Amino acid sequence: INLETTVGGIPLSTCVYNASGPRTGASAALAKIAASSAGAILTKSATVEKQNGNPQPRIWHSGDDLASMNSEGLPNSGIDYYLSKTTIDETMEGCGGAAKPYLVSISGKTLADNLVMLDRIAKTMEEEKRIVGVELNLACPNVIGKPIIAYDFDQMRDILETISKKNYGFVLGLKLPPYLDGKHLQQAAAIINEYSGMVKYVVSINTIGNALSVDPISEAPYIASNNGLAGLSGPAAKFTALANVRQMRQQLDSGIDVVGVGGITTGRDAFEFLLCGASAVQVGTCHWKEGPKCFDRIVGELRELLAEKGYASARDCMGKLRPWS
Ligand code: RRO
Repeated sequence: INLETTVGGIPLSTCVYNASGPRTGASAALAKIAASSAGAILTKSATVEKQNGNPQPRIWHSGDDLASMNSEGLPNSGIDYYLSKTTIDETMEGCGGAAKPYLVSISGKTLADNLVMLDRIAKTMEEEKRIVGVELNLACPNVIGKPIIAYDFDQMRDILETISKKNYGFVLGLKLPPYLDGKHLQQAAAIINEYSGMVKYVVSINTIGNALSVDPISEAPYIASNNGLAGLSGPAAKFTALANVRQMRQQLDSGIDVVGVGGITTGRDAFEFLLCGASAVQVGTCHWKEGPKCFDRIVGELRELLAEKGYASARDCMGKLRPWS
């Protein structure tokens, strides 16, 4: 069973790779993704400078494995670390030195910061061919005092307009938040379609922001940062993610790919996203909890399920969700 795909024109050997965030902050962790069946390697969202993130504890997993929460606050090693030859060399040691598609995620605190990072990426990519694309995160829910950019449509259009004037040549993807109202999703898709010459793919969804978990023993939030408010992920997020992927696929121009992420734990979950129109899927919370062996397992389960259902390739089922009957 062929699991190859393309995302924004980038060829991937399998349609499963990691989400930005868990186990993506340092080259040792990225090398383990490279060593697995993951079709690409995506870094932790970077800021211009290295930063430590929010106070601990800032993550929580529910006892039933259905939900996780984080208020990490963008801990990362700074953009130059993720662009450095040493970091990329160390990452590719995981796949025996062979290059696997390496994607850089950025999440600037301001438009100016994003432009600084995009300029550095463009310059680095002139020499460093292993970096194949950029995921611009417009959806971090945990920057204290800042709204989610992609919920502010004026700000979102402003960012895309400003970036479009720079005429970068690289493959650009947008990490989007979950839209909980179809009308909002429609508005976001319409703005992205205005930039279909520049935006080659979207990634839906980031965590569901503004969630709260409460400890009945201490009678306090489980998470210390941001008054306990955090982004919700894991299997509980899957249904919102599927709806976002499905509607993005229906509303975005056909030249813009959709990458699905949210609660994927099994090959069956991945299959559901492919049916809804995802060209590839990312695994976040499950990678966090299970470690990088999740990629081999999910890829194996997806292969088995596709074979059982008579599909010769992942491509054959993409977007083939049937109407209720
Ligand atoms: O670092 C984080 O707190 C974080 C980010 Br940047 C994000 O995009 N999504 C998330 O759930 N956490």
